[in-house]
Amino acid sequence: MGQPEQPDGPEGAKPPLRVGMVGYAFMGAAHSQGWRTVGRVFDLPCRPVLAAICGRDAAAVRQAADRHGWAAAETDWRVLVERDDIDLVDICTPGDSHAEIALAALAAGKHVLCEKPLANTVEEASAMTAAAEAAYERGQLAMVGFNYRRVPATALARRMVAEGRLGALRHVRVTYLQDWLVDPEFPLTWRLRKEQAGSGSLGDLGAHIVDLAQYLAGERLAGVSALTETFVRERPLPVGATSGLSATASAGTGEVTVDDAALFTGRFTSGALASFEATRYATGRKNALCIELNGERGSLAFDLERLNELSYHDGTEPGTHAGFRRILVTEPDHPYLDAWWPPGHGLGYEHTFVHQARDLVHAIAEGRRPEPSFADGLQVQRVLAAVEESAEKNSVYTPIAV
Ligand code: SOE
Repeated sequence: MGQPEQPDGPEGAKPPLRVGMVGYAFMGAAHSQGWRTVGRVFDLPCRPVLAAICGRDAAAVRQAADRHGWAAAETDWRVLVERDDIDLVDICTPGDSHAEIALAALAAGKHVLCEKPLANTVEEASAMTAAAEAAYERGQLAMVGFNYRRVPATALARRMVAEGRLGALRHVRVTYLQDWLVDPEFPLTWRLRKEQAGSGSLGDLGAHIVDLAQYLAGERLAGVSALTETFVRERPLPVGATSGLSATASAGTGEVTVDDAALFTGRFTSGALASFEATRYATGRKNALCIELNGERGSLAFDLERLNELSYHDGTEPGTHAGFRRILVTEPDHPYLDAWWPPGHGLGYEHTFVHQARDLVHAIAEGRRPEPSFADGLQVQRVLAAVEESAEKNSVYTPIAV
């Protein structure tokens, strides 16, 4: 295998932060882009190095290493986490392996970045959080990858709420709509099996909007009332499907064991009310995350399909000239933007992973807990568990366990 990426230019003087990634599908590609780019755009206290990527299929992970710029390829994550030339383990696998990989990496003295949701159960998330707290005392840091906090427009919205521009919060309204499951012939992939994914739209999309709503509001949910539904309960087995499905598979099909859609309302600790919708059946919506916050003095609205923009209504303006105005979030004093292009030159989805890497690198260099921490990820897991509990009781209001 090749050597870790050699320093180019003055970067070579900075200490390396050697990253080992587990997983190389969509999130593996997105995180690779983040690690490859971050040191070339931001002035960092150390130099991220793409040291090794890991996957079970030797040929596929070797191809991924070449494509995404990783110096080495591994086929056993247990070997990767023990390598003494790895400082940080980045977990980009399905949720059923997050806990075992994170616990092993923390025990091996590594920093950890773990994709969302943190785990498939509250119990796993609790164990990961306890291990991360113990590792923090040893100087190790752990972050969960809620990347939509790192869109410049959402980071600006957070800044504006914290400055009090909305005043007391009354409503948060958030939807995350996709449509990739509308076709009943879409195969029974891992995201549709509870033992691998933990849940369906709830953990995949709902986790994002629960975290984003709480992050922007600056407060946590106290309780929820929920409905969930699985619209298509049997799907064709993927080509080559083997273990774990035979028990339920009839001729070529298998049971969907997760939710297809989740709708829930919530009450924040301040009394503000929230509504959430996460679905993979919103025909025509591809990756449509929209959030709006209404306060006594104003409102903010964000649409992921127009992610360089933030809509702001200043409720203190005289009615004659009042209205929602569009803030083009590309100014150098907007979050993250001073490192990118001149005003008006927008960013994209992939840049949220560059910003995520930037913030984690700075947290590591400064020895402080990154946000969102594993404890933040655990709290989101508790909200998801309350949603499932409420849905099982026909929307009975269910407090969030503390
Ligand atoms: C689901 O399709 C998905 O890939 C999520 O898993 C990601 O977290 C989200 O950013 C895009 O959609």
